Amino acid sequence: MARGLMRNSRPYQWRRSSSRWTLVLTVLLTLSVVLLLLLALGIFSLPVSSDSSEVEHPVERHLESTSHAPKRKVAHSDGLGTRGDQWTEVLSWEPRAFMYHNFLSREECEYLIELAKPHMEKSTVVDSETGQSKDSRVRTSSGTFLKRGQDKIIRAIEKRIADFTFIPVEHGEGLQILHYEFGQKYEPHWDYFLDEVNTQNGGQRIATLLMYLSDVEEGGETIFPSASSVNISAIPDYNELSECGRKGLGVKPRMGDALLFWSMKPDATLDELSLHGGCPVIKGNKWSSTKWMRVHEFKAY
Ligand SMILES: O=C(O)CCC(=O)C(=O)O
Repeated sequence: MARGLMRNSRPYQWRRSSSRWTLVLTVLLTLSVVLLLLLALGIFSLPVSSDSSEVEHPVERHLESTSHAPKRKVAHSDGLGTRGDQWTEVLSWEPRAFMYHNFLSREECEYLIELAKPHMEKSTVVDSETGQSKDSRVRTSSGTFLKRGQDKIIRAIEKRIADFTFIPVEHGEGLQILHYEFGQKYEPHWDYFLDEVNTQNGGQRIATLLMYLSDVEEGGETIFPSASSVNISAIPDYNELSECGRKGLGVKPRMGDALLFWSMKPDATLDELSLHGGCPVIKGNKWSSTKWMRVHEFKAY
């Protein structure tokens, strides 16, 4: 009898422990299904990174607001200060010109100005026959070049430029900082070269990013005199433009904004419509920074 009891108690214990396991597995399975359902419905999301410096990329934010591009997060290159809301505005397709609002923070603008101030010299232009720099009444501003990758903040700005333009950092010349005082200007010109000397390193200039480091009370607009089919009602701030700024597509400088325009068309020919200039400053001061980008890698010495 005792033997019989012994014989029956084992299957009973086994059955009890196996039903406990079944219960645990069922609970786990149910929790997994609920979790998957919450993830699928977007009610719950798993953290992708613990790095709090990861923020939505402004270009992608713009794309997301205008299309159904999938939401993706990319690493944010750190700069200085806090930038306002960023958005991109199409200014013209002929030439291709776009305004990126709040590309730089106020702190970054001030940083660039302070860095450049002790080194400002009278600006020059390139002689299209010899390729040499020369003094000219066409360009009356003062300026200086910073070294590419000069410090952490410059590197962050240059990385941001590469992200926005899709042109690698290595294709960019060093940033140029420009200062225009009352009456100073840059007559309309092209940024591409017509000589063979200046294209030896990096090839032709493909695009320019002009960053405004200050507001200008009056005048100082960047002007595209040959822009085709300019619709004045579509020009932002048209009523605030000077007489010079109204002679084509005029862009009013605003601290932190960046104007991108292309000197070459998508078929790799030079775009004559990219003719542009800086109108005379009538009131206040104009500080800006230019990044010229090449077709190939530009060796920075
Ligand atoms: O200052 C401007 O608005 C124009 C500057 C410019 O044309 C240049 O840097 O190539």
